[in-house]
Amino acid sequence: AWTKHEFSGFKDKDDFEREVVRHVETTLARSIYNCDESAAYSAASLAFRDRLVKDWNKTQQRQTFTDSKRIYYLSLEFLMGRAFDNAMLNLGAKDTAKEGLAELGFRIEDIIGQEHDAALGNGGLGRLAACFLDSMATLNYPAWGYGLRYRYGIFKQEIIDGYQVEVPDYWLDFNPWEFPRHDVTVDIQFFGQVSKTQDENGKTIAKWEGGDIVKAVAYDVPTPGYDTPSTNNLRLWSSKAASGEFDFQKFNSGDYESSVADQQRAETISAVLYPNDNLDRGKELRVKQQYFWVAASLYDIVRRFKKTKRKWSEFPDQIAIQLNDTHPTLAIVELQRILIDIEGLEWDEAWNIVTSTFGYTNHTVLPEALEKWPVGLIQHLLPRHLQIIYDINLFFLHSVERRFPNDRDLLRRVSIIEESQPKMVRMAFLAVVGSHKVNGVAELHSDLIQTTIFKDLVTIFGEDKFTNVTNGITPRRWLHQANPRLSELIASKTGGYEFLKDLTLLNKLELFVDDKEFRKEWAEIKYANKVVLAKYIKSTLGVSVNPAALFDVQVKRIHEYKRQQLNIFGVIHRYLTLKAMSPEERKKQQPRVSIFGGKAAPGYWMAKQIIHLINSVGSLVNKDADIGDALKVIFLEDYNVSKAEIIIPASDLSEHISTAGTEASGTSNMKFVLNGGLIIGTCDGANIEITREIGQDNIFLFGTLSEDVEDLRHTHTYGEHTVDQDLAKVFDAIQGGMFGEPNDFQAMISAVRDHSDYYLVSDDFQSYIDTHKMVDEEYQNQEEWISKCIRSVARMGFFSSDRCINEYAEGIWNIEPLAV
Ligand code: DL6
Repeated sequence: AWTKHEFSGFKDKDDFEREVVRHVETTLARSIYNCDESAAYSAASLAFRDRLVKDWNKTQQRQTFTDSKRIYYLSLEFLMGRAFDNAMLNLGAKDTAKEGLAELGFRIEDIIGQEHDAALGNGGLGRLAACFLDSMATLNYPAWGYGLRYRYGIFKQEIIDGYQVEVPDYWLDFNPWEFPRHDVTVDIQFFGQVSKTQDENGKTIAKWEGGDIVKAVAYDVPTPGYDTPSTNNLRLWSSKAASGEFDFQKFNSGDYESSVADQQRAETISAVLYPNDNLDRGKELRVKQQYFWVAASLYDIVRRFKKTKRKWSEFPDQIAIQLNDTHPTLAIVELQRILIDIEGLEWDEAWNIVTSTFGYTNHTVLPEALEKWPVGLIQHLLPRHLQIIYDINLFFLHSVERRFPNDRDLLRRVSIIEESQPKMVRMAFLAVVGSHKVNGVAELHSDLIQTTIFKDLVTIFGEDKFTNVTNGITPRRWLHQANPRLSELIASKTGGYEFLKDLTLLNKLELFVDDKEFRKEWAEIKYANKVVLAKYIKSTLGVSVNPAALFDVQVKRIHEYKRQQLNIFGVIHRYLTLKAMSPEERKKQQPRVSIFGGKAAPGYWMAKQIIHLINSVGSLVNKDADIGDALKVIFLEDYNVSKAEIIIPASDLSEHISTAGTEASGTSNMKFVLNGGLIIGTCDGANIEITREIGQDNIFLFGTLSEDVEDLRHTHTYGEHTVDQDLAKVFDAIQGGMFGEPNDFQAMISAVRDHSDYYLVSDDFQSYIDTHKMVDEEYQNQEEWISKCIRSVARMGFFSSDRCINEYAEGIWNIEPLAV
């Protein structure tokens, strides 16, 4: 077998050092005696990049040579985090680098810490795409990712006086992991008009002319697999003015400002990532981003296909395209346009190719997140595409009418065009109609989409078109990289690091659940990880937390449906309870550190209020001498992938407490369990499958079931609606000014008490509090707690993104790994 190390790693540490020194002296033009940590990071990354490039070139050549079917993963977000550590681990050369850097006078952790996160994503959806790239390369699938190269990734969050403040994330100062391809460009057209003529055979020819042209420039990012030479490509598009230069005439005549205006307008397209998670704001620039990116990607894909000189009918045998949510749905229309307008295929032949090529993954049922674009906007921006959308809809509705005659309401319900004021294009329906498979991301979610938003479409297309692929995470980053000591301990008991490629091997740990020595080692690692997090909290917030306390973590985007408000209300309830106790009684309680982290979309006012309340509670509680170590409340600023790598391994308990039926899957739940933490959660998303795998005794479930949610909401609106008594006391404390100006939090209280409590905070409050009491009790028995953690990890094999990618490959993409 051909191991990674033999192929492209460094011969030894001297070899690595030589490469670092070479890059310091030549690429960076510095003396090795004037090399600080930042320069060392740059040079070491470049040394690794050189190795990756070799693998990458060979992988690409091989894929081209064998002419094998490829999957193109279209995602508007890739939340990659740091690349250096990942490259070292995947190339199997971290130890070599560590020794080499030490000889040069550096600690590897400090060098890793120099890298800026590549934060081109909002949350779960973007991080899933990053895990998928890792798995596709590791499993040797011929795959490319296509995305946008935002100049500004997700904003940096600062907390000032308890409020979130957004700061731009300019991350491209120095990025050794990308290769600009100034020779790979595509002209992308916007606006203009369509004319129709007839050819000599009477066939209608549509011509889209005029308008603006923006240039897409490719930037390639090699994405290495673990323990394999396979290195796939992530191609990110950057926008530029088509001329590439500013207007010299205007410049010379003194009109300095507008001379660069065109260029700036073009560059705006790929300038910023929209910072909304599970929320669609319908902005024109966002559609421009979407079309710019899918048009460039499809041009690239078609160009590559045409080089093979195959027949068009073979396109779906060679190419699968997966739509990560509805963001790339215009790709369906664009491919149809290319085939009929440019390549001259007949409509039906083209549509067959299109629908056999695309697969669509749905990631949400939340109405506020389902994309719809005004017909007028599409007409203005992409006039030809609107015509094609109308034609797709027409043919689709005709077929529905033939099968379900006289059901006008069905036609209205399933039409791709919503007959509202203004008329809207329903992107999710377009994605379903234009794809051969549609999947949800956890069992409950996949069931829900089939019984709610896509119910009629299931009737029309049949159940076979709809499927489930439960999400997964890459164990390389989320265990081996984030928690190296735990990974090493697991390797020592399961026969080496094979489990990183076959996560089901974790089941060998079951043998050690009752092994006292093993449990001790396990507990020591958890404690050490908690010490690291405690130090981080001290250094960033100045708050001392006791690593022996129970660390209770909720880190994810701030959203009402994820219910951080339930958590902080619970924390306030705990605080009030502790305050009412005698000091002796208080000492007997299980000490806790409640840790929060996550960003609110800048325009999401309620989410920002939640952040403010958490910080206000922390300010009071953390200084309360009566309380001391019994309770600390921490809000960690600017939660991102690198911080997750510190926080997740340090958690005892994590919270996944969305209103049942709202969280499509969740993936941090998987990361926390894999790192030996238990979870408290609702019967929602992947929590349900985690319970099935690890067993009910190893998870703290509470709250309303999804099938009861609608009835409860109905009762709130039309029947009785009382607030839980303990929760009412929490509200009294807030309104009494205990945590500062009560008006600041009035809306959060009103949402539960005076409005319909849409997220069922009050309904679930008591069972939430009771379940936390159980957690406290069970945590006291550390031996049993650790056993549960080990048992859970042993049963987490299912949640590898490798399993997930294999399911996509077999069930949706029909692709095979390429042997190396
Ligand atoms: O599938 C990845 C991830 C799920 O784990 C989360 O449960 C879900 O909320 C998230 N969905 C979105 C949808 N956003 N949009 N657009 O981010 O997907």
